[in-house]
Amino acid sequence: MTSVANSIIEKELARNARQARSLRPVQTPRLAGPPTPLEFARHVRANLPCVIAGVGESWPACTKWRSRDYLESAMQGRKVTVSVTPNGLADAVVEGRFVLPFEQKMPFTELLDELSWQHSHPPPAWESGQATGAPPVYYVQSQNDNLGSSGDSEFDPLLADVPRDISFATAALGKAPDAVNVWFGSANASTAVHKDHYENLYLVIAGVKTFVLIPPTELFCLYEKPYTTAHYVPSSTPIAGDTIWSIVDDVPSSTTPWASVDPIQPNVAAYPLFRHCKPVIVTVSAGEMLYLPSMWGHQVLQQEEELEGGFRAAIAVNYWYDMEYGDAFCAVGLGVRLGRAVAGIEEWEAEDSESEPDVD
Ligand SMILES: O=C(O)CCC(=O)C(=O)O
Repeated sequence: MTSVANSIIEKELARNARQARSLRPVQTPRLAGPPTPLEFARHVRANLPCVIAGVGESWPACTKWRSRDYLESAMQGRKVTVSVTPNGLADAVVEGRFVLPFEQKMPFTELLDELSWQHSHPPPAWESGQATGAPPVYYVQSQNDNLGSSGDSEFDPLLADVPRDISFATAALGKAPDAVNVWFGSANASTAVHKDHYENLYLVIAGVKTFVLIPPTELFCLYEKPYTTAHYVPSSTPIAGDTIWSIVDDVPSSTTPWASVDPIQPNVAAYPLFRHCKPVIVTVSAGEMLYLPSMWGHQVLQQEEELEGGFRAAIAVNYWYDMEYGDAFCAVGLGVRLGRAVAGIEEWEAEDSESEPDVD
């Protein structure tokens, strides 16, 4: 494309983003209590995030999970799958590759100890091939319906403490959630910016989560492109402070489309389109629920809190409802592809349905 065409497209994308911003309230709305299905449907229709108070008031999880005695007696020596990384960055672009965590099954009580310990030990600076000299970062972040009702989830003993769905969302959307996920983490772990094709209802049970939101009309600023998929691999298990961590490419090789820009520390010289991006920061405290609409980019930071029985954790549960695919989905895709054209990123063949859902 000529540079004239590029600058016209960039100007129009920036104008579209500004217009969308002007149509949204300056502050993310905070609702004093659960909305009716109709009120919630209006938020979904407008693709507008909001924070909702009071949803978890009657959930046993919101009181019981704040006690170590309760959690340990409910989980009765069970092991759970935990994402382990040397640096707290799972599913993120590190050293030019998209790096997935090492997955370890560990006793649930040990997880609680590790999360508590991490409080006074921030993640060390790390490069692949190096020992960190410190224990790694643990995060339960599997997003595979790990609190689902299939009956074979590792967290089954906690199922009765949360509802199977969010009633106003199920009524408004006319469907049950595709997945219910539980998250146990600490401030050392964060989630890199990405978007999902789900309406997300995310309830914080302990600690505080900070969502850095990128509106769909600003996703073109993130320079999404395919990265070689890799994994963190520790030199030994059990993992200790002198474990050497490497990043190893997956075999057979594959790529994962992912954002190139870190919205918190953007390298605007390298990624100049990011100057059109105005992330929306939303803080969600224990007891609050975020409605995170589909297709909004989000990066998530967390702060754990001291809980009963001497442990620290940030705990959350989220409900993923499949989005409706239609004109809005196509318009967002068009913006992202035009941004890639301006940035000189070539289009790629999708390797799986997640990377670029074509709904012809
Ligand atoms: O809590 C987190 O770390 C990430 C949450 C997230 O990405 C999601 O719910 O889609």
